[in-house]
Amino acid sequence: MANPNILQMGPYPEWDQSPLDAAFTMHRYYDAADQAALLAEVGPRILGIATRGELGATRAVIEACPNLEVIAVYGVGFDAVDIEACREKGIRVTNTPDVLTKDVADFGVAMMLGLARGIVPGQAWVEEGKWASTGMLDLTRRVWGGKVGILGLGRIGFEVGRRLAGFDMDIAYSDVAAKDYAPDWTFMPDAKALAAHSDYLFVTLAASAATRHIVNADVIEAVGPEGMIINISRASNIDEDALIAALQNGKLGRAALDVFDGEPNIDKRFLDLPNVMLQPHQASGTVETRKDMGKLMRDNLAAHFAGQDLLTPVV
Ligand code: 8YV
Repeated sequence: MANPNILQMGPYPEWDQSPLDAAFTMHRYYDAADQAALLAEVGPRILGIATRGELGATRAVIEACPNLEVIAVYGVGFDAVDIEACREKGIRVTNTPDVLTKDVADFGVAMMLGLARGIVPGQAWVEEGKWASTGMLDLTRRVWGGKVGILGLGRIGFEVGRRLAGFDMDIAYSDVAAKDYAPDWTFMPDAKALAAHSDYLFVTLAASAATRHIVNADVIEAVGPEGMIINISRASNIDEDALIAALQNGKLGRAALDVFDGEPNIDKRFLDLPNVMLQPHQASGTVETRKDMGKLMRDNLAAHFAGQDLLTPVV
C-alpha cells in the first residue's frame, strides 16, 4: 500500500522529518510558494495533517482535504485546530500531552525568577561594561515566600505549583473545581480574587473560546503595580491590549510572556516596555521534550493508519 499523504503545516527537526518522510508522503504546506495551489492539487489525496500547537489547522484547510481522517498536533494545545469542523466531519485529532509538562513548568518558573531578579538586565550590565564603569545594578525584589496564583491547575499548572512550593510560596489556584490532588493549596474559583491575592499570577489554562480574555483589564489590574503575570499558555487567554495598557500606565508591575497574539509578529508596543520578559514561544523547547513530542505525534499517526487506538486523542 502506498504511504498515506500528509499535509505538513510547519517544520520539524530532522529527527522527526526523516521518519515522517520514510513513513508518509509529506506535503510541506509551509514551504509552498503558492499554498492555495498546493491545496488544490493535493487536497483530495490528503489523509492526515501534521501540525504544531501554534499553527493548528483552519476550517478552510480542513475543507480543502475532503478525505482527511486525522490531525496530529505537535504540542499539547489544540486551540488552533478548528475542532468544530473536525467533529462535524468525523476527523480525529491528537496532541502531545504529558511529555512537555515539566519543561513548560520549568520555563515558566525561570521566566518569573529571571524577570523578578533582573537576570537579563544583569547580563547586559556586565557585557556593556557598566558594572565596572557605573557600579551595581538596582536592587530587585524577593521571590521566595511570595504569593502565587495559578490560573488553571491542569498538568502544567500543578507542576508550576510543585516547583514553587520549594520556594516556600503561598500557593492558590483557580479552576472549574477544587482539585483533590492539591489539598495544601488554596482554591479560589474567581479569577479576579485569585489575581488580587497574587504577587505572581501564572496563566496555565488550556485555551478555548470559553477562556478567551479570561485575564481581562479587571484581572490584570487586580494583580497590581507590584505584581507580575506569567503566561505560558496561549495569548488568547489574556486581553493583550489591556495588558499592554496596564504595563504602560503602571497598573500592572511586570509581565513574563512566552506567547503573543499574532506570533511571531508580536505587537511592537511590547518592545518599548522596560517591565517585560519576552520569549519566542519556547517553553517546551528542549531537545529531550521535543524528541518526545515528535515521537508521540508520529506514533499517533502510525496508530491511526494501522487501524489501532490513538495514543493521545482529543477528538
Ligand atoms: C510548542 C505548544 O511550542 O504544546 C503546545 O501547545 O504550543 C508548544 O509546546 C509548539 O506546539 C511547537 O510548535
